[in-house]
Amino acid sequence: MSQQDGFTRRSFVGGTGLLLGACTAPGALGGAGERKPDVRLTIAPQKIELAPGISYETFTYNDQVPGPILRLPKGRNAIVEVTNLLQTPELVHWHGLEIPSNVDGAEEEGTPPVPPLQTRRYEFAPTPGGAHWYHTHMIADKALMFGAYSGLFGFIIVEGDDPGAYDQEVCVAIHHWGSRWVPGQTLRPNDPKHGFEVGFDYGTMNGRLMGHDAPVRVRQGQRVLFRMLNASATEISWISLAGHTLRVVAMDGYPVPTPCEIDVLMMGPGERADVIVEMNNPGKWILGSTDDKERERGMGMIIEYAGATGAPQWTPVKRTWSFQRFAGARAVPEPDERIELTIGRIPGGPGGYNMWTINGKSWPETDRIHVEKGKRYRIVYNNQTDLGHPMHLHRHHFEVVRWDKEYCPGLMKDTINVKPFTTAELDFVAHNPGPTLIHCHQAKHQDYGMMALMLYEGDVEPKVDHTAMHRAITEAYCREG
Ligand SMILES: [Cu+2]
Repeated sequence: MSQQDGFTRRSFVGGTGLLLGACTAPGALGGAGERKPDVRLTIAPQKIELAPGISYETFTYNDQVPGPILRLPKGRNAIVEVTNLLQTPELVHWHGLEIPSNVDGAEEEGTPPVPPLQTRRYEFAPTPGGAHWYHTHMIADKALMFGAYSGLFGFIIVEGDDPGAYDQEVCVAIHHWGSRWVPGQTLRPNDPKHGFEVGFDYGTMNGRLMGHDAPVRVRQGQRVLFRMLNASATEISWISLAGHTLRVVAMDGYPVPTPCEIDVLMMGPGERADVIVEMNNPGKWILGSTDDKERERGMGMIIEYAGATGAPQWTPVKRTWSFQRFAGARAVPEPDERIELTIGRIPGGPGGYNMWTINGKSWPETDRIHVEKGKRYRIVYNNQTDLGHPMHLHRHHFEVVRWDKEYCPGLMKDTINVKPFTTAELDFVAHNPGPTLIHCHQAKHQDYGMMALMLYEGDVEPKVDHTAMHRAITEAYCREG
């Protein structure tokens, strides 16, 4: 296991105290000066326990998975101090926030990374309100313990817009562990040209296998707000709570125009949903994946009413999904321009890696998208592949005009799963100048080409040495081969 020897916590802790003191950069960005940081995040290797006897070496924020829940008031300047104890640079991306490019957390947008064994400060005013998240924006490339596959994710709740009355709030982040490359034909026997796919050993809610964390304790009559986040690198998740319906009140932090009750929630990587549950059915119940195999591999948590006894119950549920039921009725204005983005795949073949394309090209060769401040644009995704792609737009939100055949006016999001062989039409107003990434939030699609850069008039594209970035990660984390 030489791959793991290098990144146990012990091998770092000894020498870093002094280094950190010497390297702390004063007010690296935004002239933060000496003000005490509102948030301190330390990125470090850590062994986490998914259940007794099942541990993983991963990377964490503040030694925990998920990272700490950050609560910051909307619109008030916050200073975030990030210390990086890894041997590769790191970046914290603020997914869902509409903040400047130089703090958003992507090198391709111009945010300076935190070099190994250094500390850097970032200053920004979080907006909009609601449940968003932070995560690493480093690519993993072939190293499936790194980047989005690691424990580097957590909630940020931007306070100011309340999703309605509730008695208890429970934040739930989904993730998968033990990701590894598996031959494409193992998972897709009818597709002889498909390259490597990613498989995983375990799925978790809040970093613990089902039954190995304290249950969520509730009382009859309570209204519980579950803030759900799919922080998986690769998997679209279907979630239900046995014995209860889920009232979706917000998605990606935005209140939905029509809150409504559903039995099952679909979330692609990067998507969030605020769900209120009326606790009106006493017992012990499973909140978990509707996929039996995934649930057996840990994806679930137990909801326990006061005084309940016996084993936690599960109820099978049919997977159906529609965005339209949450939409409003407004007439969506015509956009000033359309941005047509066709999604494709170049099969890697046995022993190879699939490449993913936007308009026929893979990042960093994808065409730059040029926009003008103040204009309304309609992104038209045309997914010509047989997989779903959770497409994310940084630093902006969009209105879901059409999702396949569904018209969804008024539904605001920043990430949406575009189904296989369908189109999605998403309107956004170009209101936040600065280089902006558009990418698939499925990590292996993003890492293998599905990313593009949007530039406003006057924006200068940041210089990024992509070859050096890939080489550093390969050298650090792919020692076995
Ligand atoms: Cu994708």
